[in-house]
Amino acid sequence: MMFNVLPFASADTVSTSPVPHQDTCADLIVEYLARMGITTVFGVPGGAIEPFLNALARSERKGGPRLVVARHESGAAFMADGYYRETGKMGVVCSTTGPGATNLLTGVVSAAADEIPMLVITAQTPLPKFGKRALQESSCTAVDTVGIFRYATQFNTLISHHEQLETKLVSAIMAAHRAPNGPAHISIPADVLRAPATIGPNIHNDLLIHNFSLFDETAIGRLCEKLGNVENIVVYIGSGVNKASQQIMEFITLTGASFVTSPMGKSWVDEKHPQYHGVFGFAGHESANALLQDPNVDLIIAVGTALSELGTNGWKGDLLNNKLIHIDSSIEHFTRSTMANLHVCGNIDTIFNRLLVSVREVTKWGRQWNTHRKNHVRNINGGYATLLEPEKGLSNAVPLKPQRLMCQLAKKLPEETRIFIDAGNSWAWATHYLTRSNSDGFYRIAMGYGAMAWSIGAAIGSAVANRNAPTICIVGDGSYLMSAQEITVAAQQHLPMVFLILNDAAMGMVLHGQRLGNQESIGWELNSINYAALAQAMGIDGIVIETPTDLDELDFNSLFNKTGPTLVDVRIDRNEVPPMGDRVKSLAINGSATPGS
Ligand SMILES: Cc1ncc(C[n+]2csc(CCOP(=O)(O)OP(=O)(O)O)c2C)c(N)n1
Repeated sequence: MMFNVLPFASADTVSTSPVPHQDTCADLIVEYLARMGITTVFGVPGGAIEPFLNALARSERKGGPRLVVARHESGAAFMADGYYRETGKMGVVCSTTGPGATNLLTGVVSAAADEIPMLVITAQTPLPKFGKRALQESSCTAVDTVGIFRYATQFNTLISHHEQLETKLVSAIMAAHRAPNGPAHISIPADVLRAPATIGPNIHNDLLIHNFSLFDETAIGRLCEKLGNVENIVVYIGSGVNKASQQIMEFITLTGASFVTSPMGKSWVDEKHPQYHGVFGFAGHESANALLQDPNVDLIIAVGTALSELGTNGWKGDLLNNKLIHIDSSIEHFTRSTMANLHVCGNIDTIFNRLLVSVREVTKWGRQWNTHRKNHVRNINGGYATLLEPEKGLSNAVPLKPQRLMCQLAKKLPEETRIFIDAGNSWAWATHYLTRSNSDGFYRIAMGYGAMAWSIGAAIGSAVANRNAPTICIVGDGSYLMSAQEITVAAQQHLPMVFLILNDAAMGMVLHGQRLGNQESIGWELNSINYAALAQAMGIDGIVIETPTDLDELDFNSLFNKTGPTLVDVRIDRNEVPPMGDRVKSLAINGSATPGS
């Protein structure tokens, strides 16, 4: 096996000039962030983190990284996650000691599950107070923050002396960018943050954001050989393909391969492409199942996927069998594809660049692969709802059918809209019915951990990073109630974004999960709330949508051109059954009622 070393990101995106002398350790951290081109740190203030916020105040005055204050630390972590999804730069979140740190936890675990690089900075009470039951103490002799973050992070440490700072900071940043990406946590006592920084004249910028991604030359050779011996290829695209989707699409075009995606992977493809057969996995499409079950398929190439439960329909053999070739940058992901006949590890775009060289060469000499997809009914323009369930996707019924809502959104939202989908039935409706052509990764969904209210913070973080991009958060009323206060951040930051609430006065996924699974009906009902009026009380524009005509008249372009957010309260029919039967069946085996749990 031969390994080559590849850079993770180009060093020319960062400055290489010497670091000027910094006053405190907190300033040094901010300087590192500035060098990486990170413009924003998300967080909530508190006594112990104050020295870091002071450094951010100094930085903002100089045009450097600034603080955006969330209303709850989990919202701040979701914002940092959304910031990364928009910019490709590590999200940064900070909190004070004790409750600030524990509030962060769900957002940090969500980032871990979705492999989002994140620097998590928590403060500690000053070192001399450790072990004395100081207010909010979270040192190793109290409710130990480092202990709490142990399983949520890929680097996790207390910085107990100012001379440790630089080494541990660099280690954290590098760990966050290691494949698979994820959060790294440094916990810093207030007196260390305030200590003078003992820094050398240079920051090794190259090390900071370079990752050493290996690729397996021998495995690529074997893959090329296999391609020579097969006729019918299916490509399964996961969320990890990222920008390599362009090379993958060229491969698909040249080989005539059919392709499917995971529910998160659909972000990277044109869902109206003639060779696309829909989503395989949670709330996916029958056409994708049929394709993978076709005995004529010789080879299934799964790319950029952790092969998690929702992306595999509960690890079904239709995908996970010995026709499988698994291509990924993370070796850990191969633990779920042990039955595959080949694993190819490495940087995905490099692997496809290599493959393309050989595929282009053989096609030049007349090699063609079969296009067995002709035998399959595929889903086409207009979205699956209009094709498969015209009565729902086009229904004029009141209350609005969620299927109609998703089909309308697919048509009405500008192509470049950043779409954030929350946990709950929104997942199912959007996966199945929100059919888009855009393949730039603008469809964003967090299915790793499935934390309710993720989309609210994540959409805000994305809009903070790029206020000119149209941004919408699509969230159920139950999830909205968990973090509704974060909308005031969007107002304070004058973000022209839309929060669209699927208002059914219910936690719909719980309601339908219980019904489909023959469980007791319990705990799903919510109050009937006018969310538009709630927004108005916060000084934010609110619109109620009750009928298909109201929906037709909604002008998203004008909402995205305002100087602040808009809340759109859509009253939907809670009795519509979301397309999540398979998930309920798999839960029945484990005896749980709520599919998102
Ligand atoms: C933090 C958290 N708590 C609980 C759950 C379990 N859960 C998944 S979906 C859901 C209900 C969501 O309701 P709502 O936001 O109203 O969306 P709907 O299903 O009605 O579209 C619950 C409780 C979860 N995923 N995350």
